[in-house]
Amino acid sequence: MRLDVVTIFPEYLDPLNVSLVGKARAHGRLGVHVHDLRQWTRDRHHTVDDTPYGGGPGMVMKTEPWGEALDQVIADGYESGARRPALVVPTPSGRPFTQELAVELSARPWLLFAPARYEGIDRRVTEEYATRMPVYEVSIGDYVLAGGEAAVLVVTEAVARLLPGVLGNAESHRDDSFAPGAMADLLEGPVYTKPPNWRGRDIPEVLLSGHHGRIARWRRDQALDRTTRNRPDLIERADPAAFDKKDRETLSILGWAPGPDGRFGRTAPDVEE
Ligand code: JAH
Repeated sequence: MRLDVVTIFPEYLDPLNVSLVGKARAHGRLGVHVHDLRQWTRDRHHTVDDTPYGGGPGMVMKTEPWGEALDQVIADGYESGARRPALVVPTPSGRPFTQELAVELSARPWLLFAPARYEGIDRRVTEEYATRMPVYEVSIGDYVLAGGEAAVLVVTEAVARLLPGVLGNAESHRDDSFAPGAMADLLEGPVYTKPPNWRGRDIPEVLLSGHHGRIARWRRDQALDRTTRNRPDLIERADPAAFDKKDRETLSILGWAPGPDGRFGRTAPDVEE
């Protein structure tokens, strides 16, 4: 996979040289190219922004530097053999970045990131490139950053760990919260390792029992408990067929019951902590 990032803060992307993403690069699975948008300005002050048409606060990133930067980065990528680019633009107005979207992006051979600053990029830029390639406007959460660079790091890490051979243990993918597979609809419960007692705290006895059935049931109950507390929306929209008889017992104890449509909702007010 080839990754290009065009930014006014190239040093913000230095983490792409280390850790997981760095490992993928070292193994030759990933080529990362970070570019300074100001290279493509023509004025003495390297201007990348201007005042918004229609008025309002803040500044908007100008069409011309982005257009010249993206044209050249795309041409250079094709020149070096890359094919089928997709443009990824982090914005609070984008579609939610989910594990499903990470999987989709991980199947693409070439991602070109355009993180904005200020109030964003002039709309005509994404319109123009959408005529030539898929454009993903993505939001990594409902908050406003100072710019899209941190979101680029988030998206690249989520995508890079899905590339074949990047994660040491291919098995670790499956059971993660939000990874596709068995636990896709529930959060993970707590995990423990040695020592068996730490500062007077034991690990849950069932995990030492060797009863694999009881351990699986306990983990499922912990997952249900965590999900009802932290992500009640996941329970509410879950297909009720996903809950077996024991799940329903546990949900009932946690104060959840099926409504007229079969979907689960809270029956008792939530208790803090
Ligand atoms: C802020 C350009 N979903 C998180 C997110 C992504 C991008 C931005 N903010 C939040 C952002 C300013 C300018 C992008």
